[in-house]
Amino acid sequence: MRCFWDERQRAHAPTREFFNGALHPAAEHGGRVEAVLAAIGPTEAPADHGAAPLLRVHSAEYLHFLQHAHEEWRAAGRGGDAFPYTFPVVHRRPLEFDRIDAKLGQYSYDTSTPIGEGTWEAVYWGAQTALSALGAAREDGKAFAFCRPPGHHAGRDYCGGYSYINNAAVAAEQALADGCRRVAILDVDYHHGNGTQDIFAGRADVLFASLHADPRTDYPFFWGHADESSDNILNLPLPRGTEFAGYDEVLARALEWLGQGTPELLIVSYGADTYAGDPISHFGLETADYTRMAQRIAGLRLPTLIVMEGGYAVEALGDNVAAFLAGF
Ligand code: SP5
Ligand code: ZN
Repeated sequence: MRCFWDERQRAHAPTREFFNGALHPAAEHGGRVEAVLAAIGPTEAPADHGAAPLLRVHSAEYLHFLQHAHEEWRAAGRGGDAFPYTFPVVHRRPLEFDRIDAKLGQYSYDTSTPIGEGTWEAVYWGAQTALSALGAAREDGKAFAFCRPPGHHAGRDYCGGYSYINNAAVAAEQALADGCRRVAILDVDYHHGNGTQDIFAGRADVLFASLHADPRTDYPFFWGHADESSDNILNLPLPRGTEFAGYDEVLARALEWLGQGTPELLIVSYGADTYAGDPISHFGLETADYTRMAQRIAGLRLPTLIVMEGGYAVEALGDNVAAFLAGF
């Protein structure tokens, strides 16, 4: 399978994230890159498709913020990564701020998604990686976009969950603009893809199905509940401790639902954080299960773009990604 990767994605190099009342080492760190590259073999660099495909998904104001946030942080006399601390919970309105701390809260929803000096460069090229891999998937029937940092928690105008640009959504909108009539997105990351759901809610041309840890117990808490399902959204929350036997049954339901919508392209948001050894997650999948998972997904017989999301057990990450790709 053709695999796409851009070296500039290394420029995002967070060291810390804040949760449970303390700073912790960032789970989404650069060590993930070596692990995956060593396992997938040669990669192709993407072409530059420009900013227009990003603007189909994200607001111009948000992209401008992402691009300039860290220089404004520095101009305010701060060092290290930029973190928000105040959020407009009740509702957001289009207030215009000069102060970087207000902007950080306006455009994000958690304290685990720091913006560093190289974040914009990395996420811009991450989106280009998804776009080039989309082209290959439409030519060859399948392709892998090694996007990093991930994207499925990012919405039209917010970052969160280590996600800044929603790479799967950018690829979906590009496919539709290129004439594809309906796109299915299957999200198998451990966490609910709240950004993707938010971006495509109410759309007839995009179907979104997600298997994830029950948001009553797990991040992102406020999205991913079964009752958010609608004509084009199917949320399938699963309890902590889920192993592949239970997972596989629910995956079959998700695929049947997606197939009934007669999509012309499948985009898989693939997170390896369902792995038993993942340090921040609580499912029990093993490396060999990823091959079986992929074989079931391949049974849909659709052109398929695989986009990398989470997965933090670095010692097993390469094997888990390779096992998944092998199933296609
Ligand atoms: C793309 C993706 O997988 N994003 C996940 C973001 C999760 N951030 C939540 C951080 C809090 C984790 N709590 C872990 C407790 C470990 N004992
Ligand atoms: Zn995840």
